[in-house]
Amino acid sequence: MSLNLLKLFEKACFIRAFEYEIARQCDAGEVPGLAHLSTGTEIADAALADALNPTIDRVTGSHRSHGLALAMGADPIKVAKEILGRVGGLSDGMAGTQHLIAPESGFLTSNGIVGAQVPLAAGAALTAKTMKTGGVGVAVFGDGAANQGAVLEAMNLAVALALPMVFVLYNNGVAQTTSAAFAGGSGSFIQRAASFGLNAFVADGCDIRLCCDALERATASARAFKPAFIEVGVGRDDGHYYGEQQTSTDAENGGGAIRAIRAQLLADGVDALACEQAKNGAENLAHTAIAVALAAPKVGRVELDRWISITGAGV
Ligand SMILES: Cc1ncc(C[n+]2csc(CCOP(=O)(O)OP(=O)(O)O)c2C)c(N)n1
Ligand SMILES: [Mg+2]
Repeated sequence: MSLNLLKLFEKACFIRAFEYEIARQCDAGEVPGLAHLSTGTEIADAALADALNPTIDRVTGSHRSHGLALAMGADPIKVAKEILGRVGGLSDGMAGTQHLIAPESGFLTSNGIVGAQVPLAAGAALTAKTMKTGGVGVAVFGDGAANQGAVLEAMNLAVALALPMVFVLYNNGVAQTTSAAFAGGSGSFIQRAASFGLNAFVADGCDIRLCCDALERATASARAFKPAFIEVGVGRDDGHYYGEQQTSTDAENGGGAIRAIRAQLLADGVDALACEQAKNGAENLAHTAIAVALAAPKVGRVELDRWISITGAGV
């Protein structure tokens, strides 16, 4: 497997810059509701997207999925418009930060109900198998979601039906304020997955090479109808949602994933200037996307009524 580490670094920087610009817009009162930032999962998001083929693979994500949608290639202006409640967003600005939908980029949906995205990915995997597309269904979920009944049922179903599916656990060690160690009865997610019959892998979300390698092996297993599970250790750099007083995660780890990939690039002989240029370019793109989105009109009664007439909702 040949990796373009500089491109992955650029993508990770783009996600981080996008999220911090969203944070700025939260402060300015431009984001309706809470924003759960992807700061800490940038490397995992970029590595996962690298292992997938957006034309045939389908990913679902959690309430914390801005980074994953962007990594898969969702239009950043449309993502920003959706988060900012602007006309022209992925769902015309009416679904918001926790319900991003970009199937044309392989990003089936994110979901605000903890764990609910996982059986949806099993459905995508069943479709891929039935239609013989060669694709995989991938569910990304947190350590809190890992204890939800629907997630455990999906694991069993994936093995029973030999689905081309990958369960990707982003373990940041905490669900809102409940530690993974407290909530996980067995103590080991890997052992639990293996006992379901899943092909189980582990990866460090700060080590881009190991992360890409493990994700590649997990998706290859799923493509061969041996459903897989991978636990990726990630950070939660800015609290459960932006603006929350951060009490339950290691703030010293902030930006650790980005620092680690930069150090890897320098060790590979890429010069610091090239890294700086990649980072600056990514930041400019992120800032421009959000500025364009901000200029769009806010969703109002007219758009809502139009959707009600199309969907029949509220009738
Ligand atoms: C079914 C359900 N229960 C509770 C919540 C409230 N809630 C939102 S996010 C969250 C924590 C999820 O933790 P985890 O799965 O570890 O994801 P993380 O936030 O750490 O990325 C909770 C309890 C919810 N949205 N849905
Ligand atoms: Mg968590």
